[in-house]
Amino acid sequence: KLWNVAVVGATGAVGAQMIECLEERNFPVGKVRYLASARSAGEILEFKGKPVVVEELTHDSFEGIDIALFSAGGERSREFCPSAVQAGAVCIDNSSVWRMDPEVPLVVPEVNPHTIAQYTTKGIIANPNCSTIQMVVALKPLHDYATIKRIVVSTYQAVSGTGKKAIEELHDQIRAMLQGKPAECTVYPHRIAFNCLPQIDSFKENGYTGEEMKMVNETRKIMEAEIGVTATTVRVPVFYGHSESVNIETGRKITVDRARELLKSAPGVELADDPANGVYPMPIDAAGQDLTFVGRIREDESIENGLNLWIVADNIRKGAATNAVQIAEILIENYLK
Ligand code: A2P
Ligand code: 11C
Repeated sequence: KLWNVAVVGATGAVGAQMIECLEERNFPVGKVRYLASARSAGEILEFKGKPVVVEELTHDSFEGIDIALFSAGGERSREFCPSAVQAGAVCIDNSSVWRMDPEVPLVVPEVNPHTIAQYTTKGIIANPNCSTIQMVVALKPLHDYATIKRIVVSTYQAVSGTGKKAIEELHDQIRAMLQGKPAECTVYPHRIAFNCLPQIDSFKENGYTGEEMKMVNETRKIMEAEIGVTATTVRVPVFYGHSESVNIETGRKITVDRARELLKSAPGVELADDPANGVYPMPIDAAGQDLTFVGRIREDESIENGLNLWIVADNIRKGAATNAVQIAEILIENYLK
C-alpha cells in the first residue's frame, strides 16, 4: 500500500531532509504534497526526480493526506495540526508545542516505540528535540542495565538546529571576518563565528533556557523514568552535528568495558571509542549519518557509580528528519490500515 504524505515546511532545513529521508528509505509514498509559507508558493522542488510545486499551507491543505510531517515552527504546528487530523491525517510534529502534552506520545523509535500506540487520542505524534534524541538513544541501553539516577549534560550545538537562516549567518560572518569586514548578527543575539553562545532559546524564570528545560523534561518523558537531569546548552560555530558531554550516575556500577559492550549492540548507536588511535565521535564524521556516535567513555572517578560519555549525531537527520520518518515507518507497519 502507498501512503499520501504532506511535508509542512518543505523548504526549510529539516523539511528538505525529511524529503531526502523519505526518498532514501524508500518510504511507500503515493501522493506527496509540499507545503510552506506564501513566500515559497510556486517554487518547484523534487521528489525522486519528479517536480513537486510548493503550495501555501492552509487549513485545506490536508485533504487525502494520510501522514503529515510538520517542521515549520511551533505556531504552524499549533494552528494546523488539528486541521490535518480533522482531514484524516496522522501528524508527526517536529515542533515543541505538543511534546509535553500527556495525550501525545513523544517518540524515539530506539527507546519507546510502544508509546506510538497512544497516537489515536489526538492524532499527533511528537518528535523530540534534537539534543534530547541523541542523548536518549545512547543512554537507554545503559539505563536498562544499571538504572540512571542523574544526568549532567553540556551541549555543543550546530547552527543548523536554528534553521536555514542561521546556516547562512555563520557562512556570511566567517566570510566577512576573513575579509576584515564587520560580521552582521541578525539570527543570534551575538556573533556566532569564532565564538560560543551559552544561550539556546530564551531564558526562563529559573535561569535555564528553553533548550535546557526541553532536555530535562523530554528525557524523563521518553525514558519513562524520574531521572534527575541538569543541562547547559551551548551554540558553537559548527554547521551540522550536535555534540554532548554527558555524565551519568547509575544505581549500580557499569564498567567502561560493559558500557562499550552494551553500546556496541544498541540500536541506532555506533561506538567510536578508541582514544589510543585518536578515534572519538566528531560532528564532521556524524554529519550526513543517521547513527548516534558514542565515545570517550570513562568511569567518573569522583563518585561510586558514574560514567562520562561524548555523544554526537547529525541534528537534522537523527535529531529531526530521520527520527520522524522512522516513526512514520512504524506507524504504517503496525498501526495504520
Ligand atoms: P518558507 O521557506 O516559505 O519561509 P527553517 O527552520 O529552515 O527556517 O524552515 C522553516 C520552514 O517553515 C520553511 O519551510 C518555511 O517556509 C516554513 N514556514 C515558516 N513560516 C511559515 C508560515 N507562516 N506558513 C507556512 N510555512 C512556514
Ligand atoms: C537547536 N535543538 O539546536 C534546537 C532546535 O525544540 O525542536 C530544535 C528546537 C526544537 O537550536
